[in-house]
Parts: sequence; C-alpha cells; structure tokens
Amino acid sequence: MGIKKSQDNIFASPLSEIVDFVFDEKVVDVFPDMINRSVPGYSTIINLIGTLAQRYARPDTRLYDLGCSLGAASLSMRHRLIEDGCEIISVDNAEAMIDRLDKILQRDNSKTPVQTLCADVQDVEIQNASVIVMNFTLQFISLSDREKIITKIYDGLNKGGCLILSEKLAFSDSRENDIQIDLHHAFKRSNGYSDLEIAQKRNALENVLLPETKETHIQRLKETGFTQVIPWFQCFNFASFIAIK
Ligand code: GEK
Repeated sequence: MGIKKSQDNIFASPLSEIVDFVFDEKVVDVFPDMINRSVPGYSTIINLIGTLAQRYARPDTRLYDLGCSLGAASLSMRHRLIEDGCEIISVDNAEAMIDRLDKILQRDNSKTPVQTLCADVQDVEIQNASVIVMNFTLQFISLSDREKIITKIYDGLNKGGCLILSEKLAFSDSRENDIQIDLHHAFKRSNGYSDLEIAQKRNALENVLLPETKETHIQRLKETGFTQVIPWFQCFNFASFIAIK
C-alpha cells in the first residue's frame, strides 16, 4: 500500500470555532506538504541535519530525534551515517505520527536500526547519545518545562556530542518581530496559502506553539553547560542552533 501525500487545506474554509492545533490523523495525512510550505528552509535544515549527524556521530552510540513527526530528520541521519553500531531513537507523542512513521520505515532498508517510541520526550530515557535532534519540537513544550528537558538532553549526551535545536523565533524588538512575522506570512502566501488559512492556523497555534528569542535559547543552552552554541541557520523567524557538549 502506498503512503498518502496530500495537500494541506485544513484551514482553507472558514471555521466556526478555532480549536487548539493537535497532531492528529488529519494533520499526518498532509504533514510533509504543510511543513514544507510553512517553515522556510525546512528541506535545507533536514538535509543538513544529515551532514551534521555524519560529522558528530560516534561508533556504538545513539542518535535521538525528539518530536520526530514522520521521521524526516531520522531518515536524513540514517542515510548519511557511516559509523558502525549506531542506533536512532525516534520519539513522538502523537500516535498517528508514529503509526505512519513505522510504515515509512518498513520501506527504508538502510543499515542503521531505528527504534520508534510513542512517548512524551520528557519521559524518555536519554543515554549514550552522540547526536540529539529537536527539530521544531521544544516550541510545543511548556515554557516552565524547557530548562528541565534541555538539562536531560545535556546529561544524556557524551562529551563532544551535539544537540541540533531548531525553533520558530520571537524577537525582543517589537518592530523586528512584526517584520519577521510579515515576511513569514509572505512566504506562506507565495506557497499558496490564503490570508484566511494563515490567520486561522495562527489562531490555532497561539496557545500551543510558544516561540522564544534567540538570546533566550542561547543563554539557556550555555547555562546548562554546553561549551559552544552556534546559530547555523536562520530564515525569517525560523532558526537552528548546534550546541556542543
Ligand atoms: C521534522 N521534527 O519533520 N513529546 C513528543 N513529541 C512531541 C511533544 C512532546 N512533548 N510535543 C510535540 N511533539 C519534525 C517536525 S513538528 C513541528 C516536528 C511542527 C511532536 C508533535 O507531535 C509533532 O509531531 C512534532 O513534535 C512537532 O523534522 O509541526 O511545527
């Protein structure tokens, strides 16, 4: 059976009530289209996560993909790994995502084993890691829990290992914030989303996706103990950092 790849039109018609966004079956069906048309640079980031993983992976260690969705980052790492004895652990708390990812993995026969876990990333044991990816996941975790999960990631990394953290950003300068949001919406419009879709999706995400500033991320990572924190990608209000232990 083939894997459905459909166009995202979840917010295309006027909705009488906007409920908080959830990663359910409906979202899973359109997820690759949704994320590619919504996150500027997504395919570049995914591709380069493979390159970074190849550079930082060590033999006989684990690579984690926390909030893996349909495993784009897991597969990018899997296809680039050259070290022996590695294992990828792909975690998501949306059952519909993990069910679909299991099907995708059945069709990918690269050598590195991938273990999928349907769990909250905050409850997963992290050990012997050389690479940990959080690609647009921390933003969905409550602000008060972020320090704890970053500390847990730091503790589970081996020395010299890295966290690749990608996030939607907020900006402390309100004018810059407005311009970045405006540019992001222009990007979405140029990818075929209507003003109605953009507005309804924004409302649905308002209480669910909580962006922080670049400075807040860098400070938290440094205070946790990471020796180097390097912003390696930014397009409008989307950025990625590499934090090295
Ligand atoms: C990609 N990384 O394609 N525990 C586990 N999973 C979670 C949690 C949590 N506490 N909170 C949210 N998620 C992917 C894209 S999408 C980003 C990541 C986006 C999961 C949630 O179910 C969803 O699959 C994912 O994090 C966020 O590279 O849609 O903007």
